[in-house]
Amino acid sequence: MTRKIVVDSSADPFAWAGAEIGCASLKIITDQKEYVDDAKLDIKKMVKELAEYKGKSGTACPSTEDWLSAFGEAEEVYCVSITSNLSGSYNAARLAAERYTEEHPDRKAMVVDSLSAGPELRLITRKLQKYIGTEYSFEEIKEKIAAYQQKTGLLFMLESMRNLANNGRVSPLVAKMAGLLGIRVVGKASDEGTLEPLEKPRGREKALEALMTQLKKHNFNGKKIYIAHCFNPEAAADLKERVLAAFPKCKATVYALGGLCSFYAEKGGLLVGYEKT
Ligand code: X90
Repeated sequence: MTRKIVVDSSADPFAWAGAEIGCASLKIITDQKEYVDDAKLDIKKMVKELAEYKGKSGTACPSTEDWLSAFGEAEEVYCVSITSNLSGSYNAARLAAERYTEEHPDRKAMVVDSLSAGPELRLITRKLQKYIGTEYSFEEIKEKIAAYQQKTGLLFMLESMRNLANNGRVSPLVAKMAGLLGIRVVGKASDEGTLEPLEKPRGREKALEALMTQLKKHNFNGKKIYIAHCFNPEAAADLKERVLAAFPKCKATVYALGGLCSFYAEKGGLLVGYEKT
């Protein structure tokens, strides 16, 4: 039996996954250009061009066809999408799964709504990879991954929320703080899959402290954490050191965000996916 995992590009798969994981790409769009968030995207160039661009920029989720073509011919397909509360990707994936099983009644497809973005999707996907290599049935995996999702969380530290606000993904009021006189917004993915600001620390040092405080407050299990950054390897490495100092047994991995997450997290931003007790 063939089993395949398919994520959308908000999971940043090109930073960490191999070709065995399928990907439905989101797009970053301006009046002049379209950036497809795939393995070929030059993220550095995109971030630089967008910083200089004066016009409007936005994003678009993958279509149902995009998801379907990433399914290939697998007998069982396991999808993981960005939060359904901020993107149409989950809906497109669900329609794709429906169509797939209608057209091939012997096949199965399911979609996990991550209610999150970036590194939390990586956690979920890594767990799925483990499950599909076992004897667990499709239904068992569905149950197990839903349970695992209750044990993962996402924190973020953003220096600017301009793109989020301009695209209606956070309220302008929330976004107004970020970036003003060195103010960062530290927050979490809410249970509904939206951005929930928690603290507004001033300066990088305070922001990293705030992330550590929030990690502990939100029941980090001290075992597994992914720290993803948008052109801020220093802050990511600094956070990793703090995590290891507090949780010496932790497996902490740092990596660079892909195109979609970089667009919204913006330069300097950190996204932190972690396991909970
Ligand atoms: O469909 C589309 O065009 C994509 C829209 C995506 C909007 C949100 C992306 C967020 C990326 C920013 C900080 C952490 C978010 C927490 C999620 C609940 C990352």
